Amino acid sequence: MSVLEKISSKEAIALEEKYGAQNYHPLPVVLSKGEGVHVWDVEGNKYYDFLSAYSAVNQGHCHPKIIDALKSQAENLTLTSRAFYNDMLGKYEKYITEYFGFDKVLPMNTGAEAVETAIKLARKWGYEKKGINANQAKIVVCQNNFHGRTITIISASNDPVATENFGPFTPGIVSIRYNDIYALQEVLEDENVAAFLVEPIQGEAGVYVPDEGYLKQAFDLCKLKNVLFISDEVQTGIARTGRLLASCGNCSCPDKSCSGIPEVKPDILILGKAISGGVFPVSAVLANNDVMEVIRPGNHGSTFGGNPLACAVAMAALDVVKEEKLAENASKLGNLFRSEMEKLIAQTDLVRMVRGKGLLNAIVINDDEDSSTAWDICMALKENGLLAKPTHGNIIRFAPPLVMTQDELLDCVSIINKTIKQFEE
Ligand code: IF1
Repeated sequence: MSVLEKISSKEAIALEEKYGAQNYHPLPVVLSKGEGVHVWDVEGNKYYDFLSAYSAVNQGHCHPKIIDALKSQAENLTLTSRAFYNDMLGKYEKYITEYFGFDKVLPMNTGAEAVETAIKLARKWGYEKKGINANQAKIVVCQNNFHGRTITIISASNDPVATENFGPFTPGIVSIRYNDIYALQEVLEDENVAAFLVEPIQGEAGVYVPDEGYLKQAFDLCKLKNVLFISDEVQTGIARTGRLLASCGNCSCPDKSCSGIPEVKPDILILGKAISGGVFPVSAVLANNDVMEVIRPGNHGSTFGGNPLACAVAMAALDVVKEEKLAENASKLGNLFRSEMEKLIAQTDLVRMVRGKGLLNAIVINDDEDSSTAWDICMALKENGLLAKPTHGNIIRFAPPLVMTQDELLDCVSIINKTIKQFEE
């Protein structure tokens, strides 16, 4: 079979079942084209994408500016490794550090790699700058977090599906309740704590938005105890929550429209996913010199980290965020979406609540966690032309590309309303 040969959805699914590790349970739809807020399956059916590849396609599928950057760089130079310099990395490093207001960047590829990098950086800072005794450094994380799939990262997880039979786990990780400032205060009494790693909004857990002020209080506690504040914005960053970053209102960044929390500027910022508009695996760890200078030649790296193709794609993707005012659009449409969902909640017993920020939202279905209702609703949404998927049990995440127009969003709201009402009948 030639890879260019058209195959049916049924054939595509059969191939994956026969030849692929079954590490996912996808919705039974086989996509073959994406453009803006829409995707098409192999039979030509058109859908609104309400997942955005887990917030990696904030700029919309196959954004022409990003694709052009990919194509033109790909015809010149894709990869040199860091054994040599190239003419793209320095330009990208200047671009992204000024874009987010940090001194330095360590370029990686996936979100998990960036989280691992941040943990290594924090530990090394802990030993060399804070004076923690050798191999005693601790990283504080929050329960129900999601930071990726590597052994060290799942060592911080309390999700049995993500951790069962993958031990032994990495030591030196302490887990506390999310959104519980007293739990953080208590754990920071331990002078071996090097860093606090936190998602500004817990995406996978079900789009849990912490109380107003929690991040600022946590940040202040970390400063008081000489502990690094690490913000994992792999999913919440790049305008997804209605501002450039969910945690950092770093007022030195050029985005003067940013309504962020001016006082919370993470010591280490982790970015991924939409940093490339979903076109290429790109992630980044940003920090100021006092932290990043503990990394010296040979301490860390990766074959593809900071490759010229990634640099070109990421600069184009980040340009789009500003040029098309995606944060402002996400903020406006997010408020509209939640108000429309509140109207739906008033008319049905099937949906308990809606929560989120910007265009990172979720509805909680009024059924048991282990019921198939949320899944069944997503299957019905698919039949009605909208693709979404439950996160945990009875929670459906809704995260469309940030380029969506108000009319398209209202069209999606009517699809959701129609589908929920179909379940009521
Ligand atoms: C899967 C979840 C989302 C992330 C945060 C780091 C990473 C992720 C906050 C790692 C990745 C992805 C991974 C993907 C599903 C998806 C996901 F459901 F797993 F949790 F988005 F919510 N920090 N999230 O959300 O980045 O290595 O994947 O590039 O693994 O199933 P990655």
